[in-house]
Amino acid sequence: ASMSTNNNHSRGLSSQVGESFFRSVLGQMETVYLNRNPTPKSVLELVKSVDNEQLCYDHLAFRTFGIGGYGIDSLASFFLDHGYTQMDELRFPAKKLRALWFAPPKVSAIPDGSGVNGPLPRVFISELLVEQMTSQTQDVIRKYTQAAPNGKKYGALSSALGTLPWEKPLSSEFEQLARESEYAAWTLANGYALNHVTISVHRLKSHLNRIKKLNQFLEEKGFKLNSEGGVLKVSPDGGLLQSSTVADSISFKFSDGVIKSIPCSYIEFAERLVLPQFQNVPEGEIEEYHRRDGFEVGNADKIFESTNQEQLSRRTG
Ligand code: OOG
Ligand code: NI
Repeated sequence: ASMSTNNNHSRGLSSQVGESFFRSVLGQMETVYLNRNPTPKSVLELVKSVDNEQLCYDHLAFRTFGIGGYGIDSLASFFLDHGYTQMDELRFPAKKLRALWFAPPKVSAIPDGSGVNGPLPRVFISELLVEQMTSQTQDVIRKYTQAAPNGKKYGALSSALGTLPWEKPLSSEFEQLARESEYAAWTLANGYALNHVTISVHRLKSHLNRIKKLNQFLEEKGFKLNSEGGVLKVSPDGGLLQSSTVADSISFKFSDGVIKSIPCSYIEFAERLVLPQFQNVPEGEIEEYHRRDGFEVGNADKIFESTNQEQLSRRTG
């Protein structure tokens, strides 16, 4: 009996109290993100205004430094403690990154709220393979992470507060990292801040529930989408379609007093098609588990570029 109790406890949110705490932490991460990033904020308002003020998040994404306890695990523990399950690993050798995604706990009733109050999102956490960087870059990353032991255990807290777990870097250190890995520079300056939320396109109720329509609609409204490898990213099996905006910039004051505009966060869109084995399920009975799950290396590789200078400085059109 005690075995099964433990099992239940570790597999799902154990109580309403735990769930409302968890959701309010997610809501706080989202608030930090919306306050810093005008594009995601207006996109969400616009899509909600068309879609009866309701939308679901497909996933939330975070970046980390894979070194000395600061990597994926430093944030994953928060999600695992709230019923999430670790799923597949994705590798990006050219970018010197790896990622894991986490599935939300299974629930008996699907919540009908919007955003963080709706169905719980998947979570995508990546990490920089720090030991593969040059020694200069490793030195900078070690300098900031080692002096901030908090980063390891309190990644989720740092994200919800919108406070870096380490000191602000020198502008020269940021530039050093950016030359070698824009991901590394982003993570040094943004820490555990939400990198993006992803709107679940197929769960919208309006005509925007097809990603091509949504992309067209957003481009007509003047939003710049990440064009790396084409605006629409399609998995080889054809079942996962993704696109994203280009990241907003934020004015950042470095510890040497230099103020620079640096990349912050973006918003993503994902449409998951019904799997071949469920083609016969009537439309009204389609649930999320009938659809293509998980992530795709080829898509993700291009979505990472949403925070890169090359995309940010591109002219619209
Ligand atoms: C993550 C990029 C990958 C996805 O859904 O495949 C991604 C990032 O930019 O940190 O979000
Ligand atoms: Ni994503």
